[in-house]
Amino acid sequence: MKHPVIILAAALAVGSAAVAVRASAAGAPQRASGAGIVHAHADITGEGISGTADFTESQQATGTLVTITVTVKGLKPGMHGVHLHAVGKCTPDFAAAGGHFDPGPAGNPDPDANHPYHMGDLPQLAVTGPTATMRVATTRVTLSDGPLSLFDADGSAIVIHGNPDQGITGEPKSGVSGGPRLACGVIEKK
Ligand SMILES: [Cu+2]
Repeated sequence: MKHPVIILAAALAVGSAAVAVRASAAGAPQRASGAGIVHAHADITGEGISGTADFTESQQATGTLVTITVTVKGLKPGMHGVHLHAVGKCTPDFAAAGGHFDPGPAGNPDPDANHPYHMGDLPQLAVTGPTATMRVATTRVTLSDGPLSLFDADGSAIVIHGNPDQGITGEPKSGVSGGPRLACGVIEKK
């Protein structure tokens, strides 16, 4: 089954996470330990694009679920690939965010050649007006410490792409996962 069934694109309550204090200091984000972290935030920016991503971790029975709310302004209408990328950097350009988050002994962060099997792959963002929002949940990553933590040694970022995510595997640089990177945000603890 190729469909990423463990990602639940469902409406889930995130509570008041989005209004808590946001760490947007210009310095390097805190990294290397996600011990006890249950909330995270990213300020998403690109040319003419701004937005936020808020992350909340919760326990679901024996599993760990991360709910992600993404709100972005300034994107052209259509579908846009959205992923969690392997490195918590968006400068000097969005290539600094590396490939798609895919830790593990068999991880392969190549955005297209190992798509849509990365741990950081998410449902895409549907843009129909000036502001687009989506709320998704994934068991493929955690905020707290562990083998799937977004707060690994080099952090993680969220990237919005210019094209639809075709949800298929392609040749490296073929762009099947969404092509050009339009906006990026470093994921920070909060
Ligand atoms: Cu991506």
